[in-house]
Parts: sequence; structure tokens; C-alpha cells
Amino acid sequence: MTTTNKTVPANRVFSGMQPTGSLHLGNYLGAMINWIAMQESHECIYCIVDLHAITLWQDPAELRQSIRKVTAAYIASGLDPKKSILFNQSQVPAHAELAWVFNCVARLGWLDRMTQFKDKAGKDKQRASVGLYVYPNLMAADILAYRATHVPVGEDQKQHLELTRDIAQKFNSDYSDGIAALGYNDGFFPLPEPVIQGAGTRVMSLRDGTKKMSKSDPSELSRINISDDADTIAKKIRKAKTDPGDLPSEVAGLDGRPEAQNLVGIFAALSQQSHDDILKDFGGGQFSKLKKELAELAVEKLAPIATEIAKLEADPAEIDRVLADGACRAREIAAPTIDQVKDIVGLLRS
Ligand code: AQP
Repeated sequence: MTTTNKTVPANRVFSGMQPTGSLHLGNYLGAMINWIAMQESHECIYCIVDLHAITLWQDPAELRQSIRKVTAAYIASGLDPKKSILFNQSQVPAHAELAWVFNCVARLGWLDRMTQFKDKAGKDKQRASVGLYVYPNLMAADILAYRATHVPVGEDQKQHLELTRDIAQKFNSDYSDGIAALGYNDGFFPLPEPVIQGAGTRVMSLRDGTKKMSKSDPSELSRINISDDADTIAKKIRKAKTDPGDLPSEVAGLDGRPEAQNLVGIFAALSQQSHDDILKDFGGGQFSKLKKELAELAVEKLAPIATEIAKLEADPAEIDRVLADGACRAREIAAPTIDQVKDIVGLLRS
């Protein structure tokens, strides 16, 4: 065993999305645009988290199709498989292995506080899968298997990121002697930083401005999918719920008006302007004018992505090749982490 101080990577990004349906504007504005930008400055690892998807029932044939669809959406949105590692979670065993170790590190009390479990389990939590309950431990394993330092996500994932940091900290402290013996004087796992930035960190449903836009919302009108065609995008924005007033001229006037807040926020995020700028143009006017221009803007930004997704989906073998290559590169990083975790914990490895 060496005694020189080993360090963790300083600039490594990990994030993922569930293949539970088509990616939507919330996924795009909340996470994807930051993922794309970070490719220029960081070592980036982007995953399709299929093991997370099965915490709720998924039709197997649809799940397989969704994994390829989300991969196509990643590439069409601007993730470059040569610059970043793009892969599918279940093809890298380290995620499930490390998640088990973290099931033994995380405390029940920590998981009891997770609001996403309460939202997704609904009223009868006895009928929820155990996987749904320990989902945040798997998410911690996803990130820490690569000892990632930065995690670009939407606002809804903040609590899970805090749990990831708690798990990393407890592991580093519980096993500090073994970690130091391996030569890591500053802990084995980094405490990863959430990257929650931009105007679209919390995009809400177009049918109810108090609920987040979500793939699993039964109403198709609640979300704009990034693969929607121009007519569908325009129709969904036209039908978006509003309130009876005109748009306010100042940001403070959006308080207590969740639908107005949401549409102005989406406009701001897509046009990379501030809420103030949008209200300078549309304040005092009716929603119809804002909606018309928002539809044009959304089509301008999303239509090229939809066209590219369709092209990529026509060649599923190429998508599978990208995923296989990504999984191979991901395994090379994650496997040594797992080997060292086994040494630290006292498990024998082959
Ligand atoms: N409405 C949103 N606004 C901003 N960011 C969002 N994200 C999701 N919804 C919004 C961000 O997208 C990334 C991937 O999310 P996910 O696919 O892992 O799962 P999710 O957060 O549970 O998204 P959905 O759409 O609500 O999926 P379902 O319905 O399957 O649960 C994350 O970074 C998330 O923050």
C-alpha cells in the first residue's frame, strides 16, 4: 500500500436522465443546456439512468425504445459522444454494486425526508417499490462511482444532491483509516457540487403552474417534448393555462401568478434574457401576444433537435454502438473505484 497523497479529479461532471418517456422542455432547460456548455470546460459523463426508470413499472419493449430515444435526444441536443461519455446505466455494473454499499451507509432517517419519494409514491406508500425508496442511494452511486465533482441538475434534484454529499461524507468518515491507508489524505469521495443555474431550473406544467413539468404527467398538454413538431408545440403553448389578468410590467407582479411566472420564465430561458427584459416587451399586454412569440421561439430552438432525433432514431444500431462505446469508457473509470471501495470496506475482490 502506498502512502503518497492521492487526490480525486478536480473537474469531472456526471448527470443523467431517466428513459421514462420523451425528454421535455424542463429536462432541456433545467439540465441539458448546462450539460452541453460544460462539455467545453469539464470532463463530462452523461448517463441514461434505466435502473432508476424501473423503480416505477415500465413496459419492457417501451423501455428499450425509450433508452434509444433518450440517447438520440442527447446527441441531437448537442452532446458529442466523442467529447463526453454517453452510456446506459445498466451496462456498467459499478452503479448497482456501489448502490448496495451506500444502502448500508445511508440512514433510514435521511431517506424518510426525501420529498420526491413522497410525491412519486403517492398516498399508499406501502405499495411503492423498495427501489423507489432507495433511489437517492443509487443516484449517489451514479455520481460517486466516477468521483464526480459537479452535477448539473434542475432544482428538483437539490435534495438528492445534498443526500449524496451526506453519503460521501459519512463513507469518508466511517472508513477514514482504510482510506488513509490507500493514500487518500483528503477523503476518498469528493463532496459533489450541484450546478443549478439558468432561468429554467424549475419549468412548470403548462396545465398547472404549481406542478413541475414531468414526463410522467398523464396530460400530454402539460409538457412540450423536445421531439414535438412545430404544430404540436404551437398548440400546446396556445392551450397553456393562464389567469384572467394582463401580464405585469414588473417581476414583482408575477408573485402569486404561477402560470404567468412559468410562461415568462420559459421565454427568458429560451431567449437567454432576464424576466425584466421579457416584461419590458410584454408587460401590460395580453397573454396571447406572449404566447404567439413564445411558440415561434420554441419552434426555432426545438425543431432542429426534433429533426435530428428522427434521423438518429432511424439507425438504432448506431445508437447501440455509441452506448456500447460509452459503457466501455465508463467501466474503465468506475471499476477501479469499486475495487478500492471493496478494499476500504473489507470485502474480498477477485
Ligand atoms: N420541470 C423541470 N424543470 C427543470 N428541470 C427539470 N428536470 C426534470 N424536470 C424538470 C431535470 O431534468 C433532469 C432529468 O430528470 P429525470 O429524467 O431523471 O427525472 P425527473 O426529474 O423525475 O423528471 P421527470 O420529467 O419528472 O420524469 P418522471 O416523470 O419520469 O419522474 C434532472 O436534472 C431534473 O432536475
